[in-house]
Amino acid sequence: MTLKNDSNPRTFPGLASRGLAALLAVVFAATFSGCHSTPKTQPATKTSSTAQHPVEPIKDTMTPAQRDARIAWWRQARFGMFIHWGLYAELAGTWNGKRLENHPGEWIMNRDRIPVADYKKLAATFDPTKFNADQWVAMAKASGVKYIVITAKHHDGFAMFNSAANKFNIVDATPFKRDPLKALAIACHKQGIKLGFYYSQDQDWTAPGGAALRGGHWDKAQDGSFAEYVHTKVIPQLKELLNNYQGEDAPDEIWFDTPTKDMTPELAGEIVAVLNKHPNVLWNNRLGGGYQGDFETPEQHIPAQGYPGKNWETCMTINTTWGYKSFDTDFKSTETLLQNLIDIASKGGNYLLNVGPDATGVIPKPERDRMLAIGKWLKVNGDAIYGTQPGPFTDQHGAYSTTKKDRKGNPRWVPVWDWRATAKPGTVYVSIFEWPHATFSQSNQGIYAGRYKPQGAQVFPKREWHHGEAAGQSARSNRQRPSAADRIVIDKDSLAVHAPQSAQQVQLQRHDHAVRVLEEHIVLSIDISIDYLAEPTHPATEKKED
Ligand code: FHN
Repeated sequence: MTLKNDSNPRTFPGLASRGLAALLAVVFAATFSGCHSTPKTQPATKTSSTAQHPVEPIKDTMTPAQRDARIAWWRQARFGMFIHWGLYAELAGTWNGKRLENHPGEWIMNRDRIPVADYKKLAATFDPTKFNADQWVAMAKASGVKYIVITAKHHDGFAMFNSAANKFNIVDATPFKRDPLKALAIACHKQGIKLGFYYSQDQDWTAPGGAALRGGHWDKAQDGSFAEYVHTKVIPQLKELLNNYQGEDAPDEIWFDTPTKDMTPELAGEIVAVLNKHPNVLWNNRLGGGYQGDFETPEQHIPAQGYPGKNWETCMTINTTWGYKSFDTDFKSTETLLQNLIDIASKGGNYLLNVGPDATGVIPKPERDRMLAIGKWLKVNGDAIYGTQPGPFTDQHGAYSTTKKDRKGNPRWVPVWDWRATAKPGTVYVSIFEWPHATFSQSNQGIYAGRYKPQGAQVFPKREWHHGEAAGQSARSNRQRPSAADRIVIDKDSLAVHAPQSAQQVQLQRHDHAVRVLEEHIVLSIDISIDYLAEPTHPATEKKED
């Protein structure tokens, strides 16, 4: 559902003709005009992390406006496809006739303590002849995905790209002899999809000196100096990844993983020096050495309130494994995946949903089907996802359980799946999971509350809606709790606002033609327009705030 002011939020045409005003709508419109205000050029500010590091990440030398511009595509994207693909796909979750239960497929070497020499032998038979980069990217595109992140090297140390730095790679060590990353870079470039490379910089179970979590090394061949491993494999390979695909404008990001203590600030700093030569390449918060990176990476869960003011991306499996396991059929339903995507967008994050191609180069059909179904929904309702900011209704959509605990022993967040809202300037999108009887409340302390005052006077500190790092802090500290519980109630075929302080001032109208239900999916999205009676007072208020 879209709560929509059909016009420029600052002009409000048709106000008088309808005889209606909307405190609620005013708040929407004013708020959204603030969130996309042109950032003023500001002097470069240093983040707190910078001082502790030998090498300053390039983004920390930029102005907030430059930082925003650098990550703009990523914030706009909201939906990405993760691909875990490597030699482990050949084992497909089974080693020596034993199924790997309770662990993802790409961890099989570690969990089954496979000797380095035995694991390396897998390369001799790895021949993904059905791999077709154009098809993968076309499928991703049809799924509504705006970027792909693929494992260039996972913890097993096998490079899925052409590497002069280390011969344990797909071109030199397999009968396939081709570089799939090159093919993907070309296809992504052609089809307008951004491409990121996952690189396991810390764990490497086949290179001497590489780290091994969960029990450490199990084979003498793994012993060695971590620093030497970084110098002889990680840095040279990162340089290859950063330089060899520039003709295709790739990569757009590097996705690091599982940092350990071994990654000292000094070693990480050497890596940052390499990354700094590619100022537009984003990188996540998993490099190690205390570096923050560009975005947070909650894994397999959606944080209850997101990370206000920060860039973040939930990565998640589509079944229970990242790397292909032939017997993992525990697929999440399309409804669940869609709800996750919408939930994440409503909290200002990205969804990086994983697929695990098999050893022939095929993305399993159940995974393709789900991805494509999401794409079908996005084709109709993508406005509610791409380029949005968190919605103004900030119900917490759930509660912390008094009995259940999460993995860390904290009370578990139990979401309520009724609806979620996202926003753009002048527009609120509400995706309804339950129909009828969903209730929208604007009564709590979230993002909306900072700008909401029941009497109609709004406070619009622009920085609160600026989605940059610098803005996050002030957003939190400025929040106020409104005193009235205005509500929007969706009834069977109407939508009414119950706003104690402003009941006479708002009416939402549903466009009859605009109910958009995607076939079998329970998720639906409808357009609602909001009519205005009087121009709000917020521009003056906004000035004062400046
Ligand atoms: O150990 C990896 C795992 O195999 C997978 O790559 C995920 C994806 O985020 N990251 C690590 C676990 O956090």
